[in-house]
Amino acid sequence: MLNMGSEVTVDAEPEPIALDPQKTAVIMIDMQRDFLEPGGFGETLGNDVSLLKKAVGPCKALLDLARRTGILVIHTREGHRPDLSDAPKAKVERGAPSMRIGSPGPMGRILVRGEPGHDLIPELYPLPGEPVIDKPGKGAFYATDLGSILQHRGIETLIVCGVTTEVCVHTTVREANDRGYKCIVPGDCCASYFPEFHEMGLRMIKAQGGIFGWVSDSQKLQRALG
Ligand code: C5J
Repeated sequence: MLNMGSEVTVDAEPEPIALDPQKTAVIMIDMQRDFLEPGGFGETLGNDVSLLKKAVGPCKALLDLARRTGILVIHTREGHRPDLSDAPKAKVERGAPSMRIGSPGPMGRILVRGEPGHDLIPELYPLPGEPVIDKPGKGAFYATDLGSILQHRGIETLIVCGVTTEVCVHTTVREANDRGYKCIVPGDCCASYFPEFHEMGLRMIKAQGGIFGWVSDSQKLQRALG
């Protein structure tokens, strides 16, 4: 565990960033079977889900680091109520997926809470006491109690990991940035079905003096905190 009030500096772009581990949370975005395993929501949209696997090892290392150092860990899951009452028609009916949200698939109903596909992958499973946020949208603040949880713990800095870089990670970083949080995104702890969107998503965060936040990686965080 790190001492109260002990700031560390993390090598990042566009510039190094100081953080207080006691006022920092790791947010693990949507590391769910529905996005990472065959037969889930990601694959219904025509994506190669194997592209997301490379983020799992670095995320695991970062989770271990956060747990060792006493940094708050929060997990999110994208998904809907079984009656789909919180799923906008425009989302359910969009595009031409092989199976729509709510349809029965090999891991249960697609993107529905309580189904096997909605669960977090075993490698990154939450420990007892780590908050899990169920979100109906792409951003982790929309229609959730994430803001209250962060406020009650005095959190100022977020280390945002997960999938996919340009969708739920980006939306969450943008929401957090507008709410006054400093966001650090370890690039190797995120992944996309579109490697070029991943690269561009990270560039967009750190451009213009860090318009949305800072980009770093799991090893740099390990060097600063470990
Ligand atoms: C998507 C997500 N890609 N978690 N969700 O639909 O990024």
